[in-house]
Amino acid sequence: MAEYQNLFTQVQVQAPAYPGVPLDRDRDTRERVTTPWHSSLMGWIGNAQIGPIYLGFLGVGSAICFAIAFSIIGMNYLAQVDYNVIEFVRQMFWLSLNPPDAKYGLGFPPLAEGGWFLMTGFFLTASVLLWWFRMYRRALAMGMGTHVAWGFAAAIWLFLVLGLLRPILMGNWSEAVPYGIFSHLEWTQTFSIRYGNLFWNPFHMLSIAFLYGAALLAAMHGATILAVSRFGGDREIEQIVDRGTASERAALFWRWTMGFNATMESVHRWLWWFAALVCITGGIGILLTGTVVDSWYVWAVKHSVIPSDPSVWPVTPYYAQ
Ligand code: 07D
Repeated sequence: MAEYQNLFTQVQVQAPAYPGVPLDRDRDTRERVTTPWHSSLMGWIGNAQIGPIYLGFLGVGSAICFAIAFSIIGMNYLAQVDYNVIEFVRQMFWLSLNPPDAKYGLGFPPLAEGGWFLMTGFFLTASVLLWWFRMYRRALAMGMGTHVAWGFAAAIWLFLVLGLLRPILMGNWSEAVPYGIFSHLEWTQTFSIRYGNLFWNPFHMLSIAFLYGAALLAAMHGATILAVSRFGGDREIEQIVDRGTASERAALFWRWTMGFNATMESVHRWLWWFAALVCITGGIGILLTGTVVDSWYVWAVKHSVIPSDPSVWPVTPYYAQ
């Protein structure tokens, strides 16, 4: 007999398209566009209904700014390969739009020497900020809390630290992260080596702990809900006010296996804070690097995180030589 195994099966119910809750203001309704349609393929990974989408001043503004940033990056890549489309594709991972040379400080360099980079940064930042306001305002229009927007704000904090706030504190745009696939990885690696290994930065440690912790919590929560979906556990919100047996089982399972359980509500608070703290602590760690602390290795020795006594740790790491 076929068993109900939610890891493999997904029941797709296709109902008439739902345009979304009615909103008070006529304007909002006009800005919802496209006649919704259904896709079984999308139904496998999410909701089968596609659309309507909400456009509006902030959304369109954000999309335009992003398109400008994206185009400047793409055109610079193309120029770097003499407008040869084959080379553009072949070298894509190695192409990069780099920040200005250190000699320009916080000034505006010629376009080909970092000016395009600064313009990209301006439009990308405008795009991300406009998108934040869009999220915030759409949540209010829906009568929701603004939790998603504040979670996104945590990511934007790290983004701004890396590309705007730390370069300003260091007095040099050359500190910013380049726009390229391998080049931004190189930047990350060089940054770590230059400041005595980021592993010894306690905020990098915290950021990693929250990153791994968020992944673990999300996996535990996802698995738990799938495991009780045969009892209606996937209707999480209803389970908060009318628990039925799914929540009881999920809670009891964790009490049995580890002696403690989150609640249907608190597990989401745990997840929100773990995810947000990845970027909150990360941003603090990056902001301190090069501004307050020059070598995390030296810092860690000084604060007894790692031994300075060679008999305890005889090998001097290459970055401390
Ligand atoms: C970057 C910010 C938000 C992004 C936004 C999006 C667009 C797209 C696209 C135009 C992700 C804006 C962008 C809209 C534009 C176009 C086409 C979020 C971001 C708003 N580390 N490390 C972290 C680990 C090491 C280093 C965080 C692990 C080495 C540096 C995280 C290891 C070295 C930095 C983390 C490890 C090193 C980090 C990132 C292991 C050298 C950071 C969190 C096991 C490689 C960043 C404090 C995140 C940070 C960061 C994990 C090793 C360097 C926890 C697991 C020792 C320089 N590292 N790391 O969510 O915050 O980023 O550090 O080895 O800056 Mg690290």
